Amino acid sequence: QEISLKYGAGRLGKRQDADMKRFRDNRLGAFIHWGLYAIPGGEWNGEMYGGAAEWLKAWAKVPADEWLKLMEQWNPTRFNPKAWAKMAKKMGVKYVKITTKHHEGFCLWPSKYTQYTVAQTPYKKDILGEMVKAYNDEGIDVHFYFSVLDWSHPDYRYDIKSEEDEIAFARFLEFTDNQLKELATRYPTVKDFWFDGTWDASIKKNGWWTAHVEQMLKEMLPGVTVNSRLRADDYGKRHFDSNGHLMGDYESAYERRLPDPVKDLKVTRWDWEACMTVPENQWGYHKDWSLSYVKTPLEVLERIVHAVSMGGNMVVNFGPQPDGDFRSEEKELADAVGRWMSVNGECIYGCDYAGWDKQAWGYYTRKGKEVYMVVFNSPYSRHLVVKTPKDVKITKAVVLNGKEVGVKETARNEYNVDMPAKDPGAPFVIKLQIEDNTNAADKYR
Ligand code: H79
Repeated sequence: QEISLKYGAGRLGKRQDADMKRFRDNRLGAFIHWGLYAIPGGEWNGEMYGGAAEWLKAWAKVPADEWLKLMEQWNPTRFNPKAWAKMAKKMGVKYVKITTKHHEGFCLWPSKYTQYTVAQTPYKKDILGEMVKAYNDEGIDVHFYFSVLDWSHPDYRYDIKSEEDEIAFARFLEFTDNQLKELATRYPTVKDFWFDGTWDASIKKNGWWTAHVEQMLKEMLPGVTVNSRLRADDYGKRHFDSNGHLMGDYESAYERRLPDPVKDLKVTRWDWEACMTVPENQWGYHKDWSLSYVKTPLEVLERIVHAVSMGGNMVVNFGPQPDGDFRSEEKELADAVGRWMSVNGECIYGCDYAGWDKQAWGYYTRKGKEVYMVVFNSPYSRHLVVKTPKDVKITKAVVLNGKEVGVKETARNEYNVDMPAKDPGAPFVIKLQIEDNTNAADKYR
């Protein structure tokens, strides 16, 4: 028996409209974390902080007014939006999620509702507008990251403990509504809003407001998608409502981690999107990447495939420098991912969970009748074991952009698929042709 909720899930199951399908089929995105925090890059008053660069204000206990003085130094002279869009295109990302405003409160667009915007910096121009145009011109969708938590605003409250808090926070929510309406009006091509900074008690006590924001954006921008992190229900339950139903259009809690590919198959029941950093936990630009492990391009690729194999999207983060250029490590990563995607993108875009038992050599993805084997670990036996579901037969196996490889049936619903004659020395993809008689009986019902 379910309890009745005014602000719970607006829908059961996945959205099946064209806009949601586009969100899902895009599969690979890039995150851009760019704000004032790029200027100190993890260093304050001569001290280097190992924590996330975009949280430096908190680590170094910098008062808001002092932090916001960084605006005087916001002048990215090497910023070239066309080059950014070309880099994203070459990498093979189909969408880019941009931090319009992170926790610090600095807005990349000239908001009418605060003085802490790009318009009040030496740069002056609408830098968000320049990005939106450049990405859209390359055919790349733009999604907006928006932090509800705002360290620059005097009316923000972490909790509501008095009437004064209630009045101030009501003003804050109205301010936030105004900023969101402003974004939706100024940049009508935006496809998605990804909310962050929604974990405080003040917001959990105002679940009605999160439902209102979702509805408001959907009325202003038909087809727009909204992440689950925005949402809290009548009882302050987040992401999933008190009846266990996903709120918003897709689950967004997999940050710097992924579901277990064997144990967590429940995620295949809803749409979801994961995001990841390249160092252990740096979203904004940090000067010193030697302070934590930095993932190799191969490790990034494996996470992309892992997400898609479970019916999710993956967003790889970039933290541009204060001068508007990308660090060399990020340029090299984008190139490496792009080289792989240009050969193997067929197993990512438009692909979904295949429903086959995972094997140690890697991951399956699927697009209709095509099943892709994405091989990350080559076995010494040079045979890739495949176990098919009941009534599914493999008829042919071909390396993507390569030659056919042998397939031998070894037992009922078990096959050995041969490795390519020459070891590719990198993750490779085998496309399987299958004969699926699972629903054969249905035809004669
Ligand atoms: O934008 C990136 C991060 O800055 C942001 N989300 C990604 C996309 C983010 N960082 N941390 N978090 C989100 C999670 C917040 C964790 C918290 Fe806490 C734990 C907030 C409250 C409890 C630790 C303690 C940090 C603040 C107080």
